[in-house]
Amino acid sequence: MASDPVSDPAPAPARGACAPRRIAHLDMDAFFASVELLRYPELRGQPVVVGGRHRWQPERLADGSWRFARLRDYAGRGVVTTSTYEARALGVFSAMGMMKAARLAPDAILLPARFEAYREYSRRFKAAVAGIAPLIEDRGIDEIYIDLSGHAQADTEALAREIQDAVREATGLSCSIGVTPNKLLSKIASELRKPGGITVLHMHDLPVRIWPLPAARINGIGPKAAERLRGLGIHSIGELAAAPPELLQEHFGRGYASWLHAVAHGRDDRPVQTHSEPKSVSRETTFERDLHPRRDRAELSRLFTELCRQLAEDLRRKGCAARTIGIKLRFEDFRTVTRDLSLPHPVNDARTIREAAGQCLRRVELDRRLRLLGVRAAALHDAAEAGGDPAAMQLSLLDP
Ligand code: DCP
Ligand code: MG
Repeated sequence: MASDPVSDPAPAPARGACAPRRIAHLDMDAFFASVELLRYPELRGQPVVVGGRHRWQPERLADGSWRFARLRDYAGRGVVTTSTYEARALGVFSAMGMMKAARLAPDAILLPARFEAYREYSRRFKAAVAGIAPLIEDRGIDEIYIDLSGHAQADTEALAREIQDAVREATGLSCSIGVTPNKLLSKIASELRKPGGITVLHMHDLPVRIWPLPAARINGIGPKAAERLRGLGIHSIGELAAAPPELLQEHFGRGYASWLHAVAHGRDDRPVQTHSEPKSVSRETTFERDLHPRRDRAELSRLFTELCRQLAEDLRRKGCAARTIGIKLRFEDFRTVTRDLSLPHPVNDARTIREAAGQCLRRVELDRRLRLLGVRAAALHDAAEAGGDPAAMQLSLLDP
């Protein structure tokens, strides 16, 4: 189970410091289900659920038509991978137990997942976007960030429309796009007018468009954090923005509290990480078998610590230290999530890296088996700058 070091080339030159950025987040609409509808167009307009095993594969009849399984035929412990908007209208969503879904929508069509096809469509839509705007950060199978800041087309709405058209042309699929000054807000904005929507927001739209939304809409506020916030009477992003910083610190620790405060005010200066920027080093490993977050906890923890140790070694060998530590997880369904944490000082020792990575891990909902785990160091500095006050840093890392 060897892990591979991955190095990115040097960063691209920085742009002007004060111009607001134009960052897009693009997310495919009902992705897996929509790919299935390309294959079975006769199912358009019907509730369709993707999930379950191969045995639910449609059967080809003598007259060339298909016989589809219905959700009511299902028996087992599987969960819904995704569903069409018609199925969502009946209350059926991703991650819901299939038996429960069957009670809500017994007549919905059931199709097993075909990951190979989804990966192919994923490659196609990303290539189509790259033809128009090449500064792309790949966020997994159905979403990307695009840095449109330097794009010649000044009309953001028209540019987003052009991207949507190119995606549709290349794949037959629709997507939704949010464009705002940063990744955090764009990720929220792309969801506001699904399916097929374009939402362009500026910083001054924050109070009206973002603050009324539930805090859990922020990528990085998981169900557990959202529940703890609700316990403090904080439901919306606006309430989070207005919360006293001391209250947040008391309940979430210094690091996460200051992050909560910043994001509630729409602040996020993370760059769109195309392959050429910024410089980073990472280690990742794909497991021989998918590991369960609880049952294989000891094994996962050992591998995680080992990756951090190797990453620390890579950094020291390069004479570097990192101010950002991130993790990457890929679940059994190939959904990939990443989280990262910016530190007050550059670090390159295994223990601090492990603690920072552990803190990132706590921001991910571990609801299914894992096939890959990775740790990444970015915002690299000269090793001479590493350190700061290690004692203070460890405290701030450990306390949430
Ligand atoms: N997926 C999954 N398990 C989940 C959530 C999603 O396997 N719990 C898969 C199926 C989705 C794909 O990832 O099609 C993309 O996830 P999204 O959250 O973007 O969901 P959809 O694209 O299906 O719907 P939406 O239109 O809301 O984006
Ligand atoms: Mg999607």
